[in-house]
Amino acid sequence: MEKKKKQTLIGLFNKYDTTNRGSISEEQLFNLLNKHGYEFSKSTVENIIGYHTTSDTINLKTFLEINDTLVNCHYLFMSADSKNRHKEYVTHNELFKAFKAGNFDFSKKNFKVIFDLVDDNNDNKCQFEEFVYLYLLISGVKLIFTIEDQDESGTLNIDEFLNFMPKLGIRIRKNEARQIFNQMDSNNDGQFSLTEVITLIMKLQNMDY
Ligand SMILES: [Ca+2]
Ligand SMILES: [Ca+2]
Ligand SMILES: [Ca+2]
Repeated sequence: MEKKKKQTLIGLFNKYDTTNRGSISEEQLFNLLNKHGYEFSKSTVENIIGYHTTSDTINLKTFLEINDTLVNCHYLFMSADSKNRHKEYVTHNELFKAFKAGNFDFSKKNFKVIFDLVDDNNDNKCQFEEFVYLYLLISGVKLIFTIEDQDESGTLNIDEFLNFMPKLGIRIRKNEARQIFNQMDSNNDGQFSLTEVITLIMKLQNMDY
């Protein structure tokens, strides 16, 4: 990050750190982001914090990481937005193409499941805030996926999958997990790809697991 940009961010953080404790609250971060170009709901801000720290306050290091994430989201969002609508929205097709370009080989049908879940306000467009939700979800899953892929094959076999599910906070019986594994292994190779796993998680969220 440029030195000048970093100085500006530090200045901003200090301004909101009214108690000078070296950390800001969720409320303060919410105010800060919404004063500086974002229109995030409280639950989105909560999601963003939860992705970066287990603490309920945000120190400077976390704040800078949050900024990096948002810059990255913004960049990806703008790249997907082929019609340059800026932060307004991207369409289903634009997002589908962007995922393809990023080597996510979702089928059209599975991608629709994901898109519908992300499209919180049901307008059939993906707004920036909805995009941030999707980004955090996929990044979080990818992180755990990489850790649980113990043989580094780039996929999860059934044993790796059984370890993986509880790490996401999804508690299901072993035989149930086996059943899901067999059903969802769409190309029947006995391995779960990241794309298959993300589709599964989206489907489970839809069912309120
Ligand atoms: Ca929407
Ligand atoms: Ca593996
Ligand atoms: Ca497979």
